[in-house]
Amino acid sequence: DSNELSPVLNYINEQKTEPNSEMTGVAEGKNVIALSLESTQTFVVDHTVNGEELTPYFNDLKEEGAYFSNFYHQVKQGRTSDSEFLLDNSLYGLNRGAAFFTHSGNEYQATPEVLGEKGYFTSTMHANDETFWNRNVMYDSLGYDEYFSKKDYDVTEEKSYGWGYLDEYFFSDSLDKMEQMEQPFYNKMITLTNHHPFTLPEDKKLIEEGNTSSETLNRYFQTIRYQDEALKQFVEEFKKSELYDDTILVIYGDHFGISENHKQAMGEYLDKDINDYEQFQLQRVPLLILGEGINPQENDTVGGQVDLRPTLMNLLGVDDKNPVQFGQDLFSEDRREMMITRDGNFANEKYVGVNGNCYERESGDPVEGEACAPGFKQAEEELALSDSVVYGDLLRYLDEIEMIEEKDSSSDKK
Ligand code: GP9
Repeated sequence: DSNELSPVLNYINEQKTEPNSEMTGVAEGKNVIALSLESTQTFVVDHTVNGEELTPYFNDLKEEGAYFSNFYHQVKQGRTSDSEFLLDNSLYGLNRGAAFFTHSGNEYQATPEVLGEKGYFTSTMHANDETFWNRNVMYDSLGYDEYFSKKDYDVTEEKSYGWGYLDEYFFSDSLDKMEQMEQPFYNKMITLTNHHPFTLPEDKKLIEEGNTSSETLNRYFQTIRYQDEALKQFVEEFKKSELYDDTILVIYGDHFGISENHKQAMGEYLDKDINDYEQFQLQRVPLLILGEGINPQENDTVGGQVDLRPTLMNLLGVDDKNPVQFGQDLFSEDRREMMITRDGNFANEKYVGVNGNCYERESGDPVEGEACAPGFKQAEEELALSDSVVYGDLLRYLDEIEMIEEKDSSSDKK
């Protein structure tokens, strides 16, 4: 019954911090585009290969908004779907398998549902088969009004490669769709081209391959560069459209593209030894929030995808009644600086704890003793609580709790 939620709610209440009140409602009533960039890691930002920038457009664009440089993905086996789960629920994905498959029958009170109640039209755009990651089923549970999948795009052989519809066409078709859309809308867009094995048609390669010992990494540089060009075309068109003034754009990387298996090549590229600490830091993904009222800044708070929902809801000024969220507003001055990975590792303001070892977060110097013990303990506790919600389908009790609270507050008034 609803008592099962008590440990979760107690924990969350203990952690609670106030969102940044200056940012509350700066984007009230605006459209939201949450743009998920496939396999995009922070290490590509402001980096070059053979003297060529990997993300020239994003490097400039990030100066126009709030750019988060210590933002991490928190996904596990559910990859992109886990990042969507984190974004829309502010809950962790599972340690095994993908919640999108195993727990699509749960009750949720996800972002689309909450925004839907505020009059938003909610959708996802992704030019893959609608059943991939069980999205067609899960999106209904999350409360999306519509899913624009492969069948809704003009997917022809000439415009496809590798995993499917090339990003440049996905972006231009998607912008057309958004221009027709009922407003305000919340629309998640998910790119596809920068996906393992990172291949491209010859005429789409804008830079030379890399020259590390990993062919995968060498090609990744090219697909990242391609994605950046597609992003440029999209954002430039978007800026010219009528949508621009009424929309905030949240761009983030969904997860790593280069796995641990390519450590050596990563080390050659970055010119350092990739130990556990460096491998952990490579799990940072870019996050950029752009829109009127959001001052350009580089924000180095330690955060992760679990923080996206509360951050967004604060910008929109939406009173999100769902108390079961593990994230916190990324703009908040007194937020807890803590990011927990699905493996039970963590980063906080001072330390990074990985595989039982402890490092200074900024220098990577090993730390002896128990400095990381509280962090590991908290990571374990928080993941277990999140799991209890998902495995126990505990959000189905939220309505009950809201009713109890309403009764309490009305009897207070008497
Ligand atoms: C597939 C796309 C990629 O539709 O979202 O999924 P991934 O393999 O990155 O999880």
